[in-house]
Amino acid sequence: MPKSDQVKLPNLSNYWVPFTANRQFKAMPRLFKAAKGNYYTSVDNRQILDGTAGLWCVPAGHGREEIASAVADQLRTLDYAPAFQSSHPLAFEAAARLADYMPPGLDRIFFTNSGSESADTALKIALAFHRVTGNPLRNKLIGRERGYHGVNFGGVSVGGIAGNRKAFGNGLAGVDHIRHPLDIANNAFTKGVPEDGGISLANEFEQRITTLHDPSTIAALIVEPMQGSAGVIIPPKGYLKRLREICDKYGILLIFDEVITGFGRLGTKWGANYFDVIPDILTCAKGLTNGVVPMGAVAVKRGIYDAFMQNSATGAIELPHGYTYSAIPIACAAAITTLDIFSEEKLESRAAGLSSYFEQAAHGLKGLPMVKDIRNIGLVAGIEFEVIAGKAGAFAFAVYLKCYELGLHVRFTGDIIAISPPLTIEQHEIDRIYNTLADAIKYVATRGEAGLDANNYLKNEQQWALHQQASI
Ligand code: PXG
Repeated sequence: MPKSDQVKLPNLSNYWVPFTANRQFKAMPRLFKAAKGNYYTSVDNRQILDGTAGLWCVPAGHGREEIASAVADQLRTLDYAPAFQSSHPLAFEAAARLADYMPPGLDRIFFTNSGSESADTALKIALAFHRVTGNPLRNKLIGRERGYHGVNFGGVSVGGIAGNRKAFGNGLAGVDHIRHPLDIANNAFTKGVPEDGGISLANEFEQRITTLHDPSTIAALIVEPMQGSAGVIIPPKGYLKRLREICDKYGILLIFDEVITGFGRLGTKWGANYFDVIPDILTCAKGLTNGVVPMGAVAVKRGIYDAFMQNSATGAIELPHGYTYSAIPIACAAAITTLDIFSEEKLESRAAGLSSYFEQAAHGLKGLPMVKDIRNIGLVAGIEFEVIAGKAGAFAFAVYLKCYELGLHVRFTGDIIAISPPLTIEQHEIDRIYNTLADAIKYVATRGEAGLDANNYLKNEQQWALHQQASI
């Protein structure tokens, strides 16, 4: 193990690390300096298995040469072209390629730079669509409890995670939420999609909008086919289909936020394919460029695009919305190359082929101390722990830290650990993920209070941080 003065850390003071407990992180920084395939290299040269595909965004594995050279070539050829009132050929090619990859009918593409921007763009398109088609009073948006649609005001407003909302005022007006579909009491340790409860839960949507709002005032319902960030919540059978029927019945647009479920994560191209439900609008990001250049996209049904074209005044900007970096050339190059990789390596089928092995391995954790539920679909698993009174989240955080010590990167959210490896993962690496997790869970659980104290982990990292602080 390197001595504390052999690992040189950057000055940690200036960077405000997103969605992170900064004081705690800077006292035990976890820094990666390289990545290849399914592994990171940490600053002290340890190989850390990537159990999360970055932040769900590296489906094709790290360090893909094809993407690196496509981006580098593009950067040298056309670094930037104005995104408004002019463009460049690759933007159109990227849109055509992505349209081909989309579920049927979703073939008009708006580019953004992130999942958050995609969510807000989709909500704006939904509102503007009703306005342009003569229904300006259809202007309410419905999200779900525990939904995550990024961090911009629209996404936070329709999102359903209290911690992400409470600090930021009132958000958008005219927003309501329906229940999330997690039902641990009835469905704990279900393998794959839960059988029961889907239809009655979806019917609550109809109940809520008819009782509280009048459906003719609702512009759109936005849902993640599988709720990722809030802890891997898999909808029961029939649930999404029923939501689709209710939306159709009342003329409400259905938006699928596929930022996590897109690009093979469930073993199909999209969650829409997995659940056989086609939304009106679909948002994506992350895997679109294999995580290497920020890019998101919103795909809409052709009829939505056409409505804007047909109903706007001649010469008018049909949708006054867009970003300086919409379809920036390097992002288009990265997206096209990523789509090439998907089609050559059939990563969705690869994920589907591995999913039952992955499921067995995940459910092998059943019976370990504190494990309250295990949920899985495609190459995603969520392991939920019992909550320790007064210490919500402490157990999962300690498990995460222990896994990191043992050379595995996992995600934690509240009392849930999420696993979502690159789709290039091998069976022996799946074994390693779950063996390491089992070791970490047992380690933390058998140490009582000390096991929950973050200061008892990553002693090397703590040493480097102390050393670094003393030297600046
Ligand atoms: N929608 C969904 C469904 C997401 O999962 C976003 C929008 C926002 O994307 P951007 O690119 O703006 O971050 C997301 C992002 C996690 C985790 O570990 C999940 C996300 C981001 C970071 C971590 O659960 N999801």
